[in-house]
Amino acid sequence: MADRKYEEAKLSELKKEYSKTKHNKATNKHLGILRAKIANIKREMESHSRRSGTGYSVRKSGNATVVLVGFPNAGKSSLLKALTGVDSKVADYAFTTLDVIPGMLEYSGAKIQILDLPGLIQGAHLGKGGSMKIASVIRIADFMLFVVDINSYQQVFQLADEIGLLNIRINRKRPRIRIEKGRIGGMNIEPNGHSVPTKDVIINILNEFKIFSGEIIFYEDTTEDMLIDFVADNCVYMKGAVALNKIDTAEDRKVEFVAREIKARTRMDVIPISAKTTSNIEDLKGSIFTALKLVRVYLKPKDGAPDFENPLVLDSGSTIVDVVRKINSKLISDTKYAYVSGPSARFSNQKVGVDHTVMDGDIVTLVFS
Ligand SMILES: Nc1nc2c(ncn2[C@@H]2O[C@H](COP(=O)(O)OP(=O)(O)O)[C@@H](O)[C@H]2O)c(=O)[nH]1
Ligand SMILES: [Mg+2]
Repeated sequence: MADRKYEEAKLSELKKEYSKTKHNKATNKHLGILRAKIANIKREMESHSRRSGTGYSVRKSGNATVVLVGFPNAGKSSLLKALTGVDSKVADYAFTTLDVIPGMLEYSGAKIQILDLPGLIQGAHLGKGGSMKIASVIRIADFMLFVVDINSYQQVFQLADEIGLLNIRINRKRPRIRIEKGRIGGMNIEPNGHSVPTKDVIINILNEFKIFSGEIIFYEDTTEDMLIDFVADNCVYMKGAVALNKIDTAEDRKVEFVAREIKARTRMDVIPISAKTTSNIEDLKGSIFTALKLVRVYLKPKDGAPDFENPLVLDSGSTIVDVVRKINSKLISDTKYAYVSGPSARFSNQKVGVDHTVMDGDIVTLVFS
């Protein structure tokens, strides 16, 4: 693909220029444009690789998907085994064409898919030569678990940077900005009292993405990088945490110190574990489960007992409609209302409409017409 070659050359040229440019007030504007250009090219490359289907195919299953990322020997395979029982060493995966090894963690009524990506992270650089492929797998996840060997914990900082370069944003939300394109002349900037980049920088970034007129409204403090993420619209946002592994090989004092440093620098939660002795593995399961904010709903027939054995597991923010969809989407139009007891109800057996938002632990009785 000639296109691809051109894009890669252009990208590396821009990156080179970016890294050569000194960062100061005078070069700020130039750097902003470069960053926007880089984001723009990356977006095009990604959409091409998606269309040509070069990504690995992984089927999502279960209620949520967690991907393990880490340097070789950090303990990913051992952790997959500790969490799910799947032994990726049984077959010599290193010499097979298997790209992804999935396991299933059952926890508190939820099924959480765990993916190990052996061989994808080679040497010091995540995804050397194949970062787009890796990104395509990682991007389907709901949660990223960084697996780090405490004896070489500095690697996590490099890993986190590289994940950022793949346009994956951990523990952040899509920037709250609105752009209304206009037909005639000029951009109106509405910072709404928030701290935002200078007018020049905003206009340059927007122009780079071919937005020349209209209004841009900010709903939160916004950095230049956030603005580029928003206009390029090429990022995925997911939750993440760090499993600090092999704590059986370090003193408690070191574990505490390292955990604190990682948390301070990455703003991710750090769960110290040993995949080998399985110490703290239950804590880790609990942390993942809590972070996923899954909602378990127990169905109750009108004159019967709730089924506490088989909860329906939904994403947070789900409504009665989503509950019905989970059972059978054909029933949606026949659903009249529901009775709810539990966290989302103001009182027991509250009658609610189909737009009612359910919460973890709710007991729901559906009423069909
Ligand atoms: N002492 C200790 N060794 C571990 C632990 N977890 C993994 N290992 C060892 O570290 C090596 C690499 O582990 P592996 O799970 O294959 O790492 P991967 O390359 O990230 O999949 C193996 O020899 C494991 O036995 C742990 O918690 N403590
Ligand atoms: Mg492995």
